[in-house]
Amino acid sequence: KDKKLTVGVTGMTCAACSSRIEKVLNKMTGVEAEVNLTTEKASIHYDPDNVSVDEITAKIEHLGYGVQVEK
Ligand code: 9UX
Repeated sequence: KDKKLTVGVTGMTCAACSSRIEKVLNKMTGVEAEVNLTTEKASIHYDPDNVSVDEITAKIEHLGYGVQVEK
């Protein structure tokens, strides 16, 4: 199963920020993520059998960034 999720990410100030988040997210089982520094958004494909939205957003927060799940 593949679900799509777009979240706003605040607090990224350089390209290393976005690639850092991307790397961490892509290490999660069932997650494929692309983080855009300019738009401050993360485009995420995830398998709800493996991972929850809360687990994904918690990872980003623990790295020190702000997250808003778009509805
Ligand atoms: Mo760039 Mo981001 O020096 O946490 S990596 S600001």
